[in-house]
Amino acid sequence: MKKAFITGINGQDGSYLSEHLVDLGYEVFGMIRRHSVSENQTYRIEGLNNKITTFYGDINDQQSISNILKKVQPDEIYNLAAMSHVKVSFEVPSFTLKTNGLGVLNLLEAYKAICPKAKFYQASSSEMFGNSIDSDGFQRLTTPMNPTSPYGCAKVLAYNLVNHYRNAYKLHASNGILFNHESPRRGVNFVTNKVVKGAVEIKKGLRTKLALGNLDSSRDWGHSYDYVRAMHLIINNVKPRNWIVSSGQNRSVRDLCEYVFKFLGLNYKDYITQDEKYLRPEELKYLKGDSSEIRELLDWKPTYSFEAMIDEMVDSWMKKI
Ligand code: F7E
Repeated sequence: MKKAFITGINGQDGSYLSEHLVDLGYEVFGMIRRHSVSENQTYRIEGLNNKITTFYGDINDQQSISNILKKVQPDEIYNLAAMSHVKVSFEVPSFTLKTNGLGVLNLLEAYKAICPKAKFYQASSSEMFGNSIDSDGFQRLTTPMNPTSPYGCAKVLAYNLVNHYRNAYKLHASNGILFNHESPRRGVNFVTNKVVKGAVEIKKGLRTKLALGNLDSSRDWGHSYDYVRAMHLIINNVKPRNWIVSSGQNRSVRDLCEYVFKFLGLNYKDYITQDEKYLRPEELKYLKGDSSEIRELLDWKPTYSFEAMIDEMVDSWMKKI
């Protein structure tokens, strides 16, 4: 039985990845950071209660990571722990750099010392590209990285550390550069779930307006269910390397609003307002990823269209509210 260790196991991706690995017959272990309010921290993995083992730990606490790795001796390590909100990273830049950058260094050091035969996956992000776009309108592995947020800067640091540890110490360490990926389990302060939840509340008469930030930015949105499958394919490729995971299509935040409100029989223009507090000091305007390599070489393809994903999210909020 293969053993997988997942940091950030209680997040959106951690929960889908755990389900996938349990289905594949893995023994799954995960690390959870203690919050002062313990309620709701593990709701995404509650269905897996008896099938996975979790430990308290923190990527900023070298000792905690080392202790867990010694106990588990994993075959695969998935680093999904991060301060994941780009806008919040402007408010806590130092914490973001520490967690998303130096935290990865802590994990790589423990991995090299304790279980160097394991394989390692790093959750890299399209936010690393910033506003660089190739002339054909896509971002790919060769696109220059010009991050536009503390979050993006930290992810570039971690990306380079993973490349460096792979080259210097011959570790099986890979980066998956994932473009935005969503689901009903997405946090409600990310734009897809914020719009879907807000529109459902409006439909049910619980509110009259929804305030957003930049409606013109475009994102390449896929489903987390599909993207965690890519993580598993990436870590199991014979040769460690970097990959792009994306849908290859993009839409603006305005398109997202139009689709969601229309689905509910409403016109978004009657309800959406703009509030400066949701704007970022520097905006990343456009993301569209070229994932042709992972499709061709690892036979990965998404099962969800943008529409099917949003429909699932609307359905989930219609039942919840
Ligand atoms: O914003 C715009 C906002 O916060 C998407 C993370 O998973 O993907 C995610 O980062 C777009 C941006 O995601 C609101 O300005 C407008 O242009 O859903 P988001 P993100 O910043 O793209 C990358 C790949 C990651 O790695 C990250 O971890 O929507 N937008 N109005 C808004 N965004 C939010 N959150 N709230 C608004 O009211």
